[in-house]
Amino acid sequence: MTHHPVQRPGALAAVGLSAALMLSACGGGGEDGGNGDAGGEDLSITFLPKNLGNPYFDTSNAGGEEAVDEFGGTFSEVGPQEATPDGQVQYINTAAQQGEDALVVSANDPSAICDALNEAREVGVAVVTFDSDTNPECRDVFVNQASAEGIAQTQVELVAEQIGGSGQIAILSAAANATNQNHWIELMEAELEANYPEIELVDIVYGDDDDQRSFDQTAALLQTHSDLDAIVSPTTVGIAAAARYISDSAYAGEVALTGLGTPNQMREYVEDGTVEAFALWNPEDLGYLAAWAAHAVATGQIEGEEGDTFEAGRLGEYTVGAEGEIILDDPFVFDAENIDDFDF
Ligand code: RAM
Repeated sequence: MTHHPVQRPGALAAVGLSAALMLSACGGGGEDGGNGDAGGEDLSITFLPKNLGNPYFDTSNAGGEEAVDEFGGTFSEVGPQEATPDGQVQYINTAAQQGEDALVVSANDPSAICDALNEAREVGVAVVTFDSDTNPECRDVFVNQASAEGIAQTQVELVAEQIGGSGQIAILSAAANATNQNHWIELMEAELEANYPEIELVDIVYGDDDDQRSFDQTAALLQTHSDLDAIVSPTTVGIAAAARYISDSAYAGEVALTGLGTPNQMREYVEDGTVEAFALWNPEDLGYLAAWAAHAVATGQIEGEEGDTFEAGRLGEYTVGAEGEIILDDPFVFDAENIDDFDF
């Protein structure tokens, strides 16, 4: 039996419930709600995802807004259409010029947005990366969805199970410079090499977290590698586009597909048998935690040193780890048995 790092289904099952609570909290809360002890009523917090139009970031931003409502600050969300670092720089500059208290960023590149972020920090903007980090010297803290090792291992276990432990696989990733995907891929390669000698990674392609490009890259992969047994897509945009392509092709049922997806985007492909199982975390909680981390940095409660602790609303207390990393939880595996329990 393969070990699944599947944890805390209860925490994820509470998603629908917490969304309902969020609505009632917004209705009854009021601007001056705050959380009493920690301050932060006047904080302006801007969320800058990799790009707009991705349901994953819609959900994480909703979690961010929920937290900002709780401490009574002002929430805004901006972002480029395409997942590029250049597209993000202008929004970072604007946030600095406008004197935002904190910027919460999912980075399209580990270094290309660093100068802009550091200029923003020099004028007093707290910088929190979430989801996809920069180099550590360009931000105060990084809110990671789960350990990179756990995310990599979960995907390798899933694909190995789905192809019976041997065969050819390929990776359909997001943007070529995305910090998070590149880190996971590096760890997946190491895990394959160490423990799965019968699995050969034959190609890595990039769909740039663009639906059409990811769809086209899936078609090209399948055409180029006629013996391919599986595609692993560690991006919610990529896996959904690949599933759409495969489900409507002769590869359905022949080529396995797994990776990281949102239950709402993947449901029909689990139901029609294109996808057996895939993983993710709770994006709403990720955004919620990132906003509370921004609150903690901007109010001076933490400086991002290892061992610093702060309160993150309904998620409780978190501790900053090495290199300013804060880890939300463990990845969670979705399949036909549990997918209908989730709505995000
Ligand atoms: C996409 C983005 C995001 C990643 C998820 C899994 O939505 O690339 O950064 O964390 O997939």
